[in-house]
Parts: sequence; structure tokens; C-alpha cells
Amino acid sequence: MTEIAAAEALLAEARATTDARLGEVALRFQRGGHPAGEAIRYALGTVGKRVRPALVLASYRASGGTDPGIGWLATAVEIIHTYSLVHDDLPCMDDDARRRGRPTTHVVFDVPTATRVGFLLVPVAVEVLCQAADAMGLDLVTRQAIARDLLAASGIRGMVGGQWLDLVAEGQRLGEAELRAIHARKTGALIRAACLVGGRAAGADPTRLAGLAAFGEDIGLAFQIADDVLDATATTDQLGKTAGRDASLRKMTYVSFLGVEGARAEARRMAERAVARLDDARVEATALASLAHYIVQRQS
Ligand code: GRG
Repeated sequence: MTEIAAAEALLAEARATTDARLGEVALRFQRGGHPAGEAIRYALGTVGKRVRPALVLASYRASGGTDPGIGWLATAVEIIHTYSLVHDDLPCMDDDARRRGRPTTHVVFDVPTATRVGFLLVPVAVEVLCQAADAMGLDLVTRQAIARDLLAASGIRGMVGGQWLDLVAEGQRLGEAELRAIHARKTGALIRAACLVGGRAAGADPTRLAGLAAFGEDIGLAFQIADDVLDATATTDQLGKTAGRDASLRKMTYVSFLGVEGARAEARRMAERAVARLDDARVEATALASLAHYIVQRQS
């Protein structure tokens, strides 16, 4: 099997595992008769690549984990990601009408509903995280560390902080270091957390955890650079979301600094460096390396 085929098999497994659990979560709201039920089902039912859940599974297994309860932890990470997409598409943020090949949540329902559903998904993710910890019998110190990693990656030092700076920077000139710092928070922090929480759940030692975190940082950046390249080169149909959005929002991207070919080369360099980080920390790299290479070669 080629490396990309191996990554695609892992993503398919992550999709099956995560989608079943996301469906279960949505059903709880629908059965409860809550008015948010339909919108939650819509938001959670959109089909993404499931890169972050695949990273949770691969980091867990690379650290010796074997419990199928890890699927719930992967789902918690995907729910945080889903919340960020619902809010990212709102008119007050990137104002986009398409995502994952479908109209965005606020287009199908309305802005207040999508705003509320996005917020609601954060405590839902924490509940699912607790469910994962129970299912896997994780000790309190590990639970606390996992919750801290995931929430810190979502907050002001992570996704919200990065998005905030990104919005403020629209239409402004940035230096490459500033752009890198924004991306590390907006996109990289959650990807890093996915790797770290998989390792923590398996009881990885501090050296291997540091290796997983360093790997996650590098592929997080590689992921965003590849995203910038795709935004500039792919079609809306290929992406399932509006192509060319960065240019229309006058955003600085890696393509503005390096051009398309330069940005592709930088993404590949970051993916190679990420894999070297795993080798340095003696983390079993096969599956994680295949995901790193998929991330920079993907077409959507
Ligand atoms: C309150 C300022 C403030 C922010 C709220 C909306 C938000 C938090 C943060 C935005 C985070 C974000 C959407 C970053 C972009 C990351 C990115 C490249 C997402 C696309 O990920 P894929 O390609 O998507 O994995 P799929 O659809 O495959 O899951």
C-alpha cells in the first residue's frame, strides 16, 4: 500500500468511527425535543476529511494505545473543529455560504441559530471528552491534562486568539513571522492538541509527548500552507467551500509571500521536519508520517 493510500484508509476509519458517534450525539438533542436539534444534526452531519480524529487515533496507537474508547476522544476534537467551522462561516467572520459541499449552517437555518449551535458545541465537546475518559478508565491527572490541552488549543492562545488576529489583520500587510504566529494559533493549535491528547490517553512518556506536540506544530503549519495553496489553485467544487476566499477578503497568505510553488515546497519541508521530530522522540512514525504527507498532497 502506498503512503497516501495508508493515510486514506486511516481517514476512512476515522470517518466511520467519528460519524457514528457524531450521529449519536445529534440524536440525543433530537430525542430531547430541543429546538436546536435539527441545526445540531445538520452541523454535525456535514462530512469533513476527519484529519483531526485520524491524528488522535494514530497518535494513540503510536503510543501503544489499544482501547476503542479512543473514538470518543477523537469525536470530542472533531466537535470543537465543527464549532469553529460553523462560527468561521458567519457573516461577522469569514462570511461564507458553502462548506463541505453544502450550504453553511447559518444559510440553511439563520445567523442566530448557527451562532447558538456553535456555542453549544463547545460544552457538548467537553461532555463527550468526559464520556471518552470514562469509557477508557483514564485517571484524573490524564483527564485533566487532556481537557487542558484541548481547551487551551481552542482559546485565546489557540483558535480564538488566532482567528481574532486574523480578522483584525484583513487588508493589512503582515510579515511572515506574524502570519506564521496567527496560523500556529488559528489552525495549528487544534492539530497539535489532537496529536497530544492521543499520546496522553495512551500514557506516553514526556519525551514522546513532546515529540508528538512538535510533530503537531509542524503539520499544523503545513496544513495551513496547503490550505492557502488550495484556496488559490483549486475550484469551489473540489474544495466544497468557496475557492479564492483569501484573495477576496484581502488576506495575506503563504502564497502571497512565497508564490504557489514556493508555498508547496515550504509545506513539504514542514511535513518532513514533522516526521523527523517523531524519529527524534522515538515515536512509531508510520501512520503519522502517512498523514503528514497526505496533508501536504491533498486535493481538498
Ligand atoms: C471568537 C474570534 C473568535 C473566533 C471563534 C471561528 C473560530 C473561533 C476560529 C476559526 C478557526 C478556523 C476555522 C481555522 C481554519 C482551520 C482550517 C484550515 C479549517 C479547515 O479544516 P479541514 O480542511 O476541514 O480539515 P474539513 O471540512 O475537512 O473538516
